[in-house]
Amino acid sequence: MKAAIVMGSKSDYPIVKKAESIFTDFGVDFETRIISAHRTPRIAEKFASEAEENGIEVMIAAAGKAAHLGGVLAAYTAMPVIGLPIKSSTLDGLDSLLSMVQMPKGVPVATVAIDGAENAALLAIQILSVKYPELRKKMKKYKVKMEAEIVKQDNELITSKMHSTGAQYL
Ligand code: RP5
Repeated sequence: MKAAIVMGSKSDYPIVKKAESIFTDFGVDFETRIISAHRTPRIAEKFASEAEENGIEVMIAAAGKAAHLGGVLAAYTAMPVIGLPIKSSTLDGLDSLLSMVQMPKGVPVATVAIDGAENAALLAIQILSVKYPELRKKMKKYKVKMEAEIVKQDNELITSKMHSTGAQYL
């Protein structure tokens, strides 16, 4: 199984790294590229057109500002494209979000939250898990672990509140 993460600029990498780390945790092979819809459009077209024959099964497009990368990649491939809007400008990422999410019908880009790199990777894994049952199992484990972590935090909070109030009436 293989995923691709394409980012519009090296400046997107601090966020993109978080998606890489999720793929690594789940044992998903991935490649990360810097390809811009505006600055290297011919490479974007080639990459998306050849992605399937290169073994890629899902791709994440991370971009900021007038973020057309997801839409352009999705125009050249039939595989699912996940849009990761990057908060890279004075508009706090709203520009990126709207540029990605407001796709015309026929060319969907499954857009996650601004800077939501972890969810972009998790969604990619969920898409891959339709074909790879081992990923579905890992996703179930991930959810169980996440639940246990929140319950632990809740219990710690309850305990600390009891101590801070003195708990004299308990
Ligand atoms: C977008 O413009 C990139 O994805 C990046 O988020 C933003 C700014 O790019 P740089 O000017 O930092 O290269 O295309």
